[in-house]
Formats: sequence, structure tokens, C-alpha cells
Amino acid sequence: MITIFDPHQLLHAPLRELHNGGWADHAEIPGRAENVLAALGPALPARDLGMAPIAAVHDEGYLAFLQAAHRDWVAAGRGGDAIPYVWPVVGRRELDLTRIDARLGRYSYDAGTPITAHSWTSAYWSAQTALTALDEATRAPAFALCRPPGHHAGRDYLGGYCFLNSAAIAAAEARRRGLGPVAILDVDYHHGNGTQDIFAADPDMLFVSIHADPATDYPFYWGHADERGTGAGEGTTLNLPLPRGSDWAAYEPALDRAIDAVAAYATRFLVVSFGADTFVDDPISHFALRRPDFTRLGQRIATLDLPTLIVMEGGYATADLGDNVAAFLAGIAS
Ligand code: SP5
Ligand code: ZN
Repeated sequence: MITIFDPHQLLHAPLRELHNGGWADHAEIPGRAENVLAALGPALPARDLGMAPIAAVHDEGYLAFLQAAHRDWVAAGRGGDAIPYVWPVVGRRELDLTRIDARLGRYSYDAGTPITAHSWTSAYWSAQTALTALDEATRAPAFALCRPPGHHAGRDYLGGYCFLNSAAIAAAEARRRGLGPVAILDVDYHHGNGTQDIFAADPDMLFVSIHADPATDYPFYWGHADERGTGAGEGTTLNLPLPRGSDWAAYEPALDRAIDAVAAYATRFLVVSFGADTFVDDPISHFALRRPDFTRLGQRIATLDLPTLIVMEGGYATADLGDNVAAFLAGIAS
């Protein structure tokens, strides 16, 4: 299978995140992508397909904020990574404040996603990696080795280690090119709240997600089974939360439901948001999939027999990540 990767994606290296009331080493490190590359072998570089497909999904003010945020942070006399700490939860999001501290909160939903001097560059090339892989995916399944991940990022907010929603950007671009109906199948451990939000009211994009029950797991506020889309988009969102500890025996029936939903939508192009944080040894997650289960997961998705773009999301057992991704891709290609 063709893998797309751009080395600019390694520049973003957040130092720490809040964890159980203290600072911990950040889980979303450049070594993740390096480990995957080592397992898969050489990748093709991303082409620069420009800002238009990104601006078709993300808010103009948000994109301007993201490009300037770390410079603004430094200009305010700060060092290290820029981290939000106050959010306009009650009204007043429209206030156009200039103070970097206010802007950080306006354009984020969590404090776990530090902005470094290189976050924009890495996120931009992560999106270009997905768009380049989209070109390949019309011929044969293609893997976009995206980093930083994207599925928690919404139209105008970052969070969950994500800045630009590469899967959503590629899915919207696939639809614009007339490849649809397009479906997004999200199999990261965490609910893809950003992707869901971007397409919630959109009847022409199916979003199906299998993830840890948000009653117990991040991102808590989204991904519950009763979220089925809004307005004209009602019925084009399907959430399949599973309890902590779920192994393949628990996962497979949910996967069957997800696959049935994708097939019933008359899907002609599939985007898979793939996270390997469902792995039994993932340090921040609590499912129990083992390496052969990733091959089974890929094989089941391949039964759809659709043009497929795979976008890398989470997965934090770094030393196992490349082998887990390889197992999944082998299932897709079989
Ligand atoms: C793309 C993706 O998988 N994002 C996950 C975001 C989860 N963020 C909250 C997890 C809190 C656990 N803190 C871990 C500290 C590791 N040193
Ligand atoms: Zn995840």
C-alpha cells in the first residue's frame, strides 16, 4: 500500500500536558510517526495542494489565529508552548479580543493541545499528506501518515492533540471532486468530536464512530449513542460507544453495525480515521485489541470494496505503533 508522509510533520513536539493534576510528558510525540515509518518503509512525500481545501472546512479567523498563535505568545513575553487556560463557555464567543490568552481559549476546547513554534507547519503538512493520499486512493487504498492527528479539531477549534482535521478536509475534498457519497469511519479509541461537529448538520456526509464510552473517557461531552446528527443531517451520524476493557469479541459486533451503516448509505468513497490507541498496551487508553485484531479490522473494512483513504489519528504505545499500523494495513490490502 502507498504511504504518504512529509517530514515537516515531525517539527511539532509539544513538551508536556496536564495529567491527573500534574505535568506529564506529552503523549503525541514525533517518535510516533518515526516508528510507523520504520515499520512501513519509505513513504512518498506530500504535494502542496494549498490552502483552499483547508479553508473549505476550517474558519478563516481560526486559521489566522493558528498561524500567528505562537508568535503572539512569544511577543507577549512568554516562553515554551502556548496553552489555553480560560474559555468563553457562556456567550461572548463573538468578542474579537486581541490578547493571546483570550484568543487561545476562543479557539480551543481543552488544555491538552500545546501550540509550539512549529504546530502550524506540521498541521498544514499533515493536511497536505491526507490530500495527497486522496489522489492515490482513487486507484488503490492509500495511507496518509498524518501527524499531528486531526479528528478532535472542529471548524474553529483545536483540542485532543489536533489542529487541522485532515480526515474532514480530505473527505470534503473527495466530495467536491464528485467522488461521493462519502462516509467517514472513525475507529480511534476516542470519539472524533471535531469530525462529528463539522458534518453534524450535513446530510451528504456519513460519520460513523466506534469509541470508548464518553461517560468514562475523553472527550466526555460528545460521542454518546443519542447523538445522531442535527437538522437536515439527522440520521447521518452514528455513534457506537463501547465500555472500557472491550476486546475483539466486544468490538466485532459494533464493527458489523458500522460496516452495515456505511454500506446502507450507498457510499462510493470511504475515509477511515484510524487510531491504534485501541491497542491493549496503549498507555492512555483502555480497550484490549491485540495486533492480529488490527488485521481483522482491516479485513472487515476491505469487505466494503470501496476506494479507501486511511488517515492516521491516535495511538500512543510508540514502540508497538508501527507494527500495529502495518497489521491494520495488511488487513485492508488483503
Ligand atoms: C487523537 C487522539 O487520540 N487524541 C487523544 C486526546 C486525549 N487527551 C486526554 C488524555 C489524557 C491522558 N493524559 C496522558 C498523559 C501522558 N503522558
Ligand atoms: Zn485517540
